Amino acid sequence: MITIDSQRLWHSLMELAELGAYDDTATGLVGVNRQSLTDADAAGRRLLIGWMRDAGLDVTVDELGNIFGLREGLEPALAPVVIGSHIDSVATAGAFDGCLGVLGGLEVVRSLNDADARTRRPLVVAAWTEEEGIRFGTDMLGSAVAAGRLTLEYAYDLVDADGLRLGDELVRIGFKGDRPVRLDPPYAYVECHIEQGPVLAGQGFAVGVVTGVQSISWQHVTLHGRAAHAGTTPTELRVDAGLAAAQVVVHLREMVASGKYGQLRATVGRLQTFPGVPSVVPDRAELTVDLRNPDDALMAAAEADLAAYLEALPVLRVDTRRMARTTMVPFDPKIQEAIATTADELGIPTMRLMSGAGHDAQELAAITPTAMVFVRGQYDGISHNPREYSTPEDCAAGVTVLANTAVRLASS
Ligand code: HGY
Ligand code: MN
Ligand code: MN
Repeated sequence: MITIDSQRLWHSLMELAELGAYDDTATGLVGVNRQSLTDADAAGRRLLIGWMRDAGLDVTVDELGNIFGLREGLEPALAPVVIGSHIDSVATAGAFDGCLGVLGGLEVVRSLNDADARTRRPLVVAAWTEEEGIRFGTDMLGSAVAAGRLTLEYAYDLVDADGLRLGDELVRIGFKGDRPVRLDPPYAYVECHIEQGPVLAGQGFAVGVVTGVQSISWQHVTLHGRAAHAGTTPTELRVDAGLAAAQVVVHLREMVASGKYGQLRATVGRLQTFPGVPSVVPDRAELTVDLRNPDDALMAAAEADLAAYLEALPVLRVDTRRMARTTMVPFDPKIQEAIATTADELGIPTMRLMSGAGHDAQELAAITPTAMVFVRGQYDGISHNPREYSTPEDCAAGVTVLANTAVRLASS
């Protein structure tokens, strides 16, 4: 049984959270804004690599900036067990989303070093590029390319809101590595992550065994109206793109409330009108639509409903662009069982639950048996908000389960 150093884990989490720290006026807290391939992310990457090297890991960086720290096993030729997550963040993040999984993986290595223990299989700690997808528009990007769902060229050509190209930003921060991006299938992949929702806290569990990830649909929608004078233009002569955008937001909430689409969740995270001045009726509105659904058929029905609604809007033209789309991904029952059995042997009660958020694990599941360990969040599990918080005890419980599950798998 491997014991981890909870203080060392916590200290690493708090130190990494300083990179990209900002004063969040909405909450009065210090948040984290460490978006992928920014200088803050580059600093976080360098800090992580330094820690990996201090822990004796052989560090490689692939063509998309995915970072791997290899700990050799007694039988180096065997396929490794990979444990990881991401250290890029959304613009209003806390200290835990993604980081708990990467630094938890590092803590597993540090603890094995302390115990002078060697696993049969190699262990690899991974940090995936652009998991959040909020800078370049496609989430789980680094892991999706590594696992083969998306191409490297697609990733390189993504641009951010300022027109900066992902491939160029990778070069600029010095993280365009030469390790081929397509990952040889590991023996298994296990990711530890905060739940980012209220289920574990509501049911009284510190740790959860994740059964799968719900489907995700991201679209960018542009509504074209006609610019006109706000004072002289009679209402009946207007083609108001701003009004149409507001109608889309309300319709999405009505779709959710209708119950027709099961546990659909819908979010318009970005909404901009143009030219964006007081006395001109908007001639363009741009918005992002994020749909989530644990049921693929109901997700498809919701997307069809939205498409029909957009078509019928009183505007001149509607343009839609697909940003991201993943189906519901079930996790491997054997890996789930390994996590649950390990937690049981540790005397840590667990429950099974579906993930509401997307994770790199859903991409790795395409090439290797995969599952996740969830850690309870406080304050209804709020996340993508600086109030995101998990106690040192709960983080330690989750990483202890991760460590002993990884050792269990790396010994088989
Ligand atoms: O969007 C998500 O669910 C994750 O935070 N990338
Ligand atoms: Mn995450
Ligand atoms: Mn996230």
